[in-house]
Amino acid sequence: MSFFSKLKEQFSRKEDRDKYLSGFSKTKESLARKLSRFAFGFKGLTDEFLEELMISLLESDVGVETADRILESLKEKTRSLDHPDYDTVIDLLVESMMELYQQTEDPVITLNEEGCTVILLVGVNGSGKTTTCAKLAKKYRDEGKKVAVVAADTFRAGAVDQLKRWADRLMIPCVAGKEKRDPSSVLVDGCRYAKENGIEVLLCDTAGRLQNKANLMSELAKMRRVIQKEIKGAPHHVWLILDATTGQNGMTQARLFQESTQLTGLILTKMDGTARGGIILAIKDSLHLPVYFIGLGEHEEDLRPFDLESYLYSMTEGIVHDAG
Ligand SMILES: Nc1nc2c(ncn2[C@@H]2O[C@H](COP(=O)(O)OP(=O)(O)OP(=O)(O)O)[C@@H](O)[C@H]2O)c(=O)[nH]1
Ligand SMILES: [Mg+2]
Repeated sequence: MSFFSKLKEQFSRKEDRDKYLSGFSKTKESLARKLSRFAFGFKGLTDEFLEELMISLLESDVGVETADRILESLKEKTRSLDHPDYDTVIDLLVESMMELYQQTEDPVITLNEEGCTVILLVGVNGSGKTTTCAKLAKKYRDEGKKVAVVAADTFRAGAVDQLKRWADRLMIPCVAGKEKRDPSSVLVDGCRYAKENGIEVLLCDTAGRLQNKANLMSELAKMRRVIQKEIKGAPHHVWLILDATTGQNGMTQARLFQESTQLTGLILTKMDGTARGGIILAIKDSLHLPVYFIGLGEHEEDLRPFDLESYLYSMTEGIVHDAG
């Protein structure tokens, strides 16, 4: 069974496959449309084929350096083959993409055994931080953990109410500060509340930041400092919430946040929209940041653990005509 067929088989058993596929429609169209015309009368890795492959990877937001690496790996894999056919080449292409993602292992998410696990959610405006905060709260609550959220976005009017509404609906406590209050002091309140009430997972929603480096650095650094003082080892996780539809700009955001604070992982939101997905490969390749979850909608249940097989299948579906 080919590599691609195995992916397809695994994918066919996933319950979210329709949502995954709809989110990748743009990518698929590009990759499939451009490449499948080479299927008949395939002449191997010609310059024309490689150029189209490069263009379609770029159109999927894979980024130049990562696309280059995928192409190099593909060339290497086909070097010893005598006239590989189209399906074989596509199979090796998908394999190359998988190996690229797997070049560094994704650490599993560990919770603080000795007390509360503090998770800080950061990202640019509108990326989905508050919604994801609610989704994560639901996930951990459903797993039987004692969960609370902290509304540390005191910057945007209405932000606190937005998180409070989610918390009410999920029936979990929300620690909130008044508008314009120092977000770090709200975080301190949140940590203290967690300690006093035996909270196991404390999810901290922060204000959307423009990509303004100086501000970002100082405020995030302060947040870290104050949390550290309250709970040992905190923040245990700092996750960047990235809107998957923003394309290559996501790469710039990830780099900037990585420089400003020690990110431990990523959550890609809006993968149900017109995401092109390649950004995941680009970020993993250059920053070695694991993608832990993906957002597939606006509701609290629309969060899924990132699944490499489904992701790769959704990105490449349709390139091979008969992968069965
Ligand atoms: N389709 C879709 N929409 C999403 C997803 N996640 C968030 N949204 C929507 O994106 C918009 C912004 O989400 P928020 O959670 O408010 O984003 P934020 O990062 O907290 O925004 P700021 O606090 O203003 O920086 C809202 O309309 C959400 O419903 C997702 O996975 N899929
Ligand atoms: Mg918000």
